Amino acid sequence: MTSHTHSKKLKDWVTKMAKLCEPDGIVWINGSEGERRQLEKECLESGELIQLNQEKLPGCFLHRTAKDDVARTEHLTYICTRKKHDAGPTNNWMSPRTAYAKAKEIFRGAMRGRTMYVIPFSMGPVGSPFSKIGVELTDSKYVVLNMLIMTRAGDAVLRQLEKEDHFTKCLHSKAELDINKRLILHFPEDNTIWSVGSGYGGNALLGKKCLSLRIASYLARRERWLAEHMLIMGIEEPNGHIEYIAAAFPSACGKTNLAMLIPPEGLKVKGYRIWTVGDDIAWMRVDSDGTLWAINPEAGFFGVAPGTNSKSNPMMVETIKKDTIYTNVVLKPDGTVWWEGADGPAPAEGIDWQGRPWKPGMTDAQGNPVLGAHPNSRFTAPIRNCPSASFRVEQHHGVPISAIIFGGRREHLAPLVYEAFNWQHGVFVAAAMASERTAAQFGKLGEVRRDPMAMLPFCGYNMADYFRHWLAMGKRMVKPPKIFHVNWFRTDESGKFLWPGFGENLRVLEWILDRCNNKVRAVGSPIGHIPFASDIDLTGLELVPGTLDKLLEVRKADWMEEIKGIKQFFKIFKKDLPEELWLEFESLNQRLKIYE
Ligand code: OXD
Ligand code: MN
Repeated sequence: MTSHTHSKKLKDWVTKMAKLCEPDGIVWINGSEGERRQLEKECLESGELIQLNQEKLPGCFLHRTAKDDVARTEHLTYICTRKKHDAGPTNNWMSPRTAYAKAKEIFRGAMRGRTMYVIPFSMGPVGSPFSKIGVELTDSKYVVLNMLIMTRAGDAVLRQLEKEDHFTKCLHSKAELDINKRLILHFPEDNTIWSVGSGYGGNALLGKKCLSLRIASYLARRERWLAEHMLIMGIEEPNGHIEYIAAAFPSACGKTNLAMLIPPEGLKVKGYRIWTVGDDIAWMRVDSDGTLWAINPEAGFFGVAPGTNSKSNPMMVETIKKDTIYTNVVLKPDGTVWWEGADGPAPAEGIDWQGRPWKPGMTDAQGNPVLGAHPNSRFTAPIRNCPSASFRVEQHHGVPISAIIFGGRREHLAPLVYEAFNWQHGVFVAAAMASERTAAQFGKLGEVRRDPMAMLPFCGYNMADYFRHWLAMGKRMVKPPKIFHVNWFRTDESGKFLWPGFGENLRVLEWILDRCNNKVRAVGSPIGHIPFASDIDLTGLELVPGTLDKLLEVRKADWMEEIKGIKQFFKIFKKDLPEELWLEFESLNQRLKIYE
């Protein structure tokens, strides 16, 4: 092992963890093509991967997880700080001592009969001042192959690590893939993550949610930057200038689709073009020019398959035609894949996500439809395959952010778009954000849950302090981005979506950029600035007359109800909630009272 690195810190840690987990051997991942092919070969032999039709889907594989290992398990996810208060009321907490002891019981000997892989990885371009290095130890080849797509991993990172001698220690074992012996533990004070008993991406690809959001958010507060659950996209304007925006939505609310949207015909002729920087995570810093700059720390997409098709996301359909790992989708007889909401009809027969023969229209004993793909089935694909990938993805400096957009899935409440009055009000809007639950979270679908900044499951410390940090960040900027809230999901009386969404969302982004550039005025409302309907370019879009007015309506009764929910949520932070947020709450309350 001595030949792999001269970082004593890394060597000592690997040795210690190997002693605990007792793997049969240790393999250091160098990031080469040959190494990847070898791992793929081994996975095909063990059945961890199924090779797909290499003519139609070159370099693509299918993986099936255990039946109860299909989504992030938030109830088994903990922030382990010495003081409980530092994890805050929205996180599960365990003391580091208890957490290490409990997890050790599961990790002990867990890698027997398996190889332990050492994956040095960089979140962000290797060597960028934004980037952070981690090392993941895992006994899952599937995890290694996914990490090779989702992060920059291998020798170049190891050399960088040796320069910095600083990294996040990430230990992962599938162990028995037993939900009763599953723990996803974060030790921000030790810069350490321990995850055991799950092979699901969000639980096991430790560079993603665990490092880039939970640990990074903790580091970001200390180092005065932001680690956020946000897409980053560039909007090339008709004059060729590119403006960048960052947007936060709860899991499975369409961040990926938005990040690579195709302009609708009516706007395409104007000359708009979209550049994708990232679809899930943004790391943002205030630069010496006093504005906010962002990078996407990831190198791939871990996207939700169901609903992905040529209409919802043509760029992604292109992206996942090669070098992609599919998880829990339907296997078709011709060795290609399918999921609910994919292009084309369902295959007459196939193998479902659990490996069982499947036909469309099948029902279970209760008469419920049997889905072919799991609702949270996924694909892992490199950003470089995306036709709209921004040329700035690899730039160490990132991109300047003009607007920050928050959004949720609200059937009735929130209008299509509104603009916060200023940064402080924007932080309030984001802190009060809520959404209806989707399949990416374990739990009841459809239930409304508060999800501040879409970070509820991902904030690695007390959220009251997180809000305070956001308020402070605004003060550090000469020109902070404007803050907006969008809702693509408003429905009419019969439950039908009022807004077509997808590419048409660019019409809303156009208004947002017009506001950033002071090109249009807006209407005041108690909740923020609302567009004049005439300022949203609807060229080429057929909407039933009156629809836009319905989409932009602010209904007093609904908001009076909403503020009760906000108050209840804010109260859980007790005295810790920043005073500014209560002030904003009270102002909203007053504005609503006098609103007709
Ligand atoms: C994701 C999630 O996978 O938010 O991005 O669950
Ligand atoms: Mn996400």
